Amino acid sequence: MKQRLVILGAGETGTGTAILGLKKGYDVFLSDKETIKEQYINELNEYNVIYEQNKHTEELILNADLVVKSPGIPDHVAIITKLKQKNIPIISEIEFAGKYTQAYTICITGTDGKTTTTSLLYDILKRAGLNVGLGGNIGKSFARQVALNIFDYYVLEISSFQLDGMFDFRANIAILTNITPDHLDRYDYDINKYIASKFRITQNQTEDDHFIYSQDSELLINNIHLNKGKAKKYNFSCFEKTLPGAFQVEKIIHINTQPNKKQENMYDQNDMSLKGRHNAYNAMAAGIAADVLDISKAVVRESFTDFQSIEHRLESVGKVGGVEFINDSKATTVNAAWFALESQENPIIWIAGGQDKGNDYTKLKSLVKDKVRFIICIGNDNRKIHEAFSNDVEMMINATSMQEAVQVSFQLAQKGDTVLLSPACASFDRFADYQERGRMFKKYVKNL
Ligand code: UMA
Repeated sequence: MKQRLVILGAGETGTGTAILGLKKGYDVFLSDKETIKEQYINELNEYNVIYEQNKHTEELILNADLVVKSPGIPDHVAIITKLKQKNIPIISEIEFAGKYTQAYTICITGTDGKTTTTSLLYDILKRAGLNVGLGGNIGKSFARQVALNIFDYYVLEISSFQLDGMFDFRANIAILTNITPDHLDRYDYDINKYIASKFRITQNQTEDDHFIYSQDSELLINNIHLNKGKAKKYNFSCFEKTLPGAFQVEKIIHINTQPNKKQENMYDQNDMSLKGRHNAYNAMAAGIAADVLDISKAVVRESFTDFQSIEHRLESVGKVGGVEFINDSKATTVNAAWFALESQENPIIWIAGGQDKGNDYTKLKSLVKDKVRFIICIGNDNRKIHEAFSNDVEMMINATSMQEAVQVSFQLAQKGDTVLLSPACASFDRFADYQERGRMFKKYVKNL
């Protein structure tokens, strides 16, 4: 008899899993508590997936042999509790798809930098001519690609929500970019639970695998004992000369994964399209992985020079009347906003705020004092930002919409200032996601 696969959530994850589940011969049922987006409804119909929306019907779910839960669904919701009581296995889509591919997997997690590192490494591998897919927490789901493509390599961005449902999956190369507090609302406000989730990236790694991590991330290094895998280790740093791995001294990145055998490879960050210290970290992480895969220095250099920064990550929207506008909507954490503020040279009008994830703003205070003239808040509840910075800036204003935020910033700005959208918060209180938030910012800047 066919195994019953129940999929919870019908977004990119659920739809991709349904397509793969059908291909692999499961009796598939998909359930979403809300209305399913039209693009996914169309696909589910095309593949004849049986589904329901606007409810989770217990009789149709609690008879599952296996459940794949979308990462956006928290563990505490009623249907998950009931599934757990019945000991029905609940896994993530990455775990599920991993069972059906022999491809070499390069998995990138960490609080910040994972999307840029993932995209940069994908760019390097493509330029090297490898047959490679890009997915996970960005773009198309892993399951969809395993169902519909045949790749030899995957570069996968993996979120902590996805890691939580991963048990047997093995990353051939695991990259842990850094750890700072994030998503604490999903981890009982316990940072140790979030850290433990991140280290799951190394579980099941063998001697043939590779683990690449930041030497400069305090929370990561203080918990390095949580790496229980047997992989070869490489680290990267902007402060210490650490090998095997990579380090940066005076803008020169040195990469060497086999210090005894090979000449080290050097890259000047002045020649690279990705600027700033945060990007040095991203380049070092991606560069180590490329070195491990024996990709030539020439290809890595070409990618480092030509790679275009991803949308919504310190993306220049252009200048209006001598005022520069930068879209960093992807900065949903305090740490990401720190890097954005730190990398600016001109006085800043900072557009920040949104849905708080248990943020602690202390770390930003001195940067804000030095660099920020005005703060324009765009959250529904901006109290924490006001409390943190009211003594550090000339003025703080609550904007009721992105349009207002952009217009007010422009009115307050002087020639030579930078208006920086880098919210340090999630977007969900006012926008569908960070992409919509960034698109609206760009739209209203273009209308000025
Ligand atoms: N839902 C239920 N029952 C519930 C609660 C929700 O059915 O009790 C439904 C919702 O109605 C919705 C679906 O579940 O239709 C939500 O699932 P989802 O948010 O996991 O949606 P996906 O489209 O599958 O998106 C997920 C990731 N989302 C999250 O982790 C919140 C996407 O990352 C990812 O790109 C996609 O899978 C493909 O892998 C987004 C994200 O914000 C970009 N990620 C976080 C981050 O980067 O900080 C982790």
